Amino acid sequence: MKNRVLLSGLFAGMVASTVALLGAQGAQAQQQAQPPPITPEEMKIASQIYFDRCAGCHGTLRKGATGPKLTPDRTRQLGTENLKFFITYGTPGGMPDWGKQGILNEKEIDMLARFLQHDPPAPPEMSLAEMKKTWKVYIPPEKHPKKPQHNRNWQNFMGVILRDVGKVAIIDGDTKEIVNVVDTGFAVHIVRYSASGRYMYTIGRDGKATIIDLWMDPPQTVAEIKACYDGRSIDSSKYKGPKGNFLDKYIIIGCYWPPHFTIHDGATLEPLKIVSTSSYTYDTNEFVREARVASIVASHHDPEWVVNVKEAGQIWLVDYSNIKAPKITMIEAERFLHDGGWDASKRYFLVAANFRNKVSIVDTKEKKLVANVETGKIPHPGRGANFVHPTYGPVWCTGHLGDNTVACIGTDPVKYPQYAWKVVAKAELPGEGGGNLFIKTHPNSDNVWVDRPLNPNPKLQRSVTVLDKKTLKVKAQIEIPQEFQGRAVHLEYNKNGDEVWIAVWGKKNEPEKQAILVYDDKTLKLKHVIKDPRISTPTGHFNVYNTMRDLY
Ligand code: DHE
Repeated sequence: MKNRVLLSGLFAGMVASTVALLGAQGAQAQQQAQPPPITPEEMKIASQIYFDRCAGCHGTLRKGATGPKLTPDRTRQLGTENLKFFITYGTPGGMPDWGKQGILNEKEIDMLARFLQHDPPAPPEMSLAEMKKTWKVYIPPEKHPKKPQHNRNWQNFMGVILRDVGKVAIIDGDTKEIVNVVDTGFAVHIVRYSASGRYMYTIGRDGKATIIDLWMDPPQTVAEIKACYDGRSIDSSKYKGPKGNFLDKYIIIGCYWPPHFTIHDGATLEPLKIVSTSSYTYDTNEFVREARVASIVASHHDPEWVVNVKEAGQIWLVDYSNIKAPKITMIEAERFLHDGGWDASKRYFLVAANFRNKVSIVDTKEKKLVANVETGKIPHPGRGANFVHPTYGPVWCTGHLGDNTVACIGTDPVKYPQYAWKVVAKAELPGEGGGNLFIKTHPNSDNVWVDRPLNPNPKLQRSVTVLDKKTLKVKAQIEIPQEFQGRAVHLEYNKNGDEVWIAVWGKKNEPEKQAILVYDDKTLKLKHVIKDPRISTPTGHFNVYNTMRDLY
């Protein structure tokens, strides 16, 4: 019965979309030669809405990536009414229901639908000189404390993104107290830490990056810069060895627009270099101006960053040992590279080529592609989950946006060559449909936790699944308590690996209905609720120790 209700919800969505598509075909017959009128003021507002809500998936130039292309040839065929329908109700393929959720009102949806039928406005470029104008050092490195100024267990701090208020809350993982709330960029996307864990880095969707010193009492922002207009990734340099000591010497920032990565001084964020990622598709060798930087990780065994160039389908290994003459190994992988993480040995990097339903794997020692492995519909691993399976040995697992499976790939070609680079096990999550964004485990845990915030079923959006590592069977399906309104999103363990933190991501003006929920990883019971008027729209949350050690 339950399944039937879920199916009927999904089916209703699909019928609605099919009706819209049929409508679109009708509209195609009377294709408009001219786009509908829009005033310069509406154009300005709609551009901003498009940048905030749509560009991430459809591209600034609207050539499509995670979402389909929205160039005027296509949008004029669809026409205003069909576009309004899609923006209001979303699609089963993962497009959010902006109208139904109340994020965009009718007027905004109408404006956006008309805007989409006009040529996209030319997005601005950014030079190093322009970037430098936004650069601020609040506390110079020589004034940073030499030892922690507080007695807190700072390696168990949790950096919690407060997405829609552009802030990060720093929470003491031992006491659950909010140690400080710091300003960051707009719709801050991820948090990472320095090799020592002492510095926290944030990157906003507006390209603003910050460094926060966790040794200060309370932790403070020491430097900031705007490296682009649209950014998603940040990391530091993590190599120390025979080739030199580069620990935290540099910071890299990855951008969607302009499509480039930038290299900065690790202590001050002073901009040092811009490298464009506009490039050629790996397979057909067509030029892509908007070849955007998706995930970035820092290698521990070479002075190198792994930079994923989304639309080109290339994984770049960027050697930063001489940034005046950086060496870049461009590895042909698969298109639509998105998020990914290391295997447990930190030699192999596994990244979702999401709209190709594959995971691309590179060997960062041999500097070559190992495999493109088909896993399921639209893999979305976050950084994935690593553990040792009793039969298959070390595995790395991902969930999917487009189906309800978790797929695990064998990652040890030496001891388990028969399982390496193959999907060796799959788990099925309860309920229809995908909508999973993140998956997490910890070496001290027997469990793998999986969220479903983008599932069309509101009950599943509020639920997480706990899988048994040994069997990959469902151990528990946990729905967050009714008093919290929002989606259960992102999972993170504390340093010891005995607690799992889950964010309840709700509406900006309703912090009283949102919280960080802390579950006991053994009993699977709710242990703490971190609720505070400052905790609004929490999304990603990152433990210092686990993140600096790449434990996931
Ligand atoms: Fe993310 C990771 C891009 C939507 C929360 N997201 C990433 C990464 C990329 C990315 C490239 C990998 C960074 C890295 O590891 O270096 N995300 C995008 C998009 O393009 C997309 C689809 C649309 C957009 O406009 O941004 C998108 N992401 C979202 C969300 O809607 C989420 C849930 C909330 C938000 O911030 O908007 C969201 N993304 C996250 C989080 C991570 C992330 C929490 C880090 C996961 C981790 O554990 O490392």
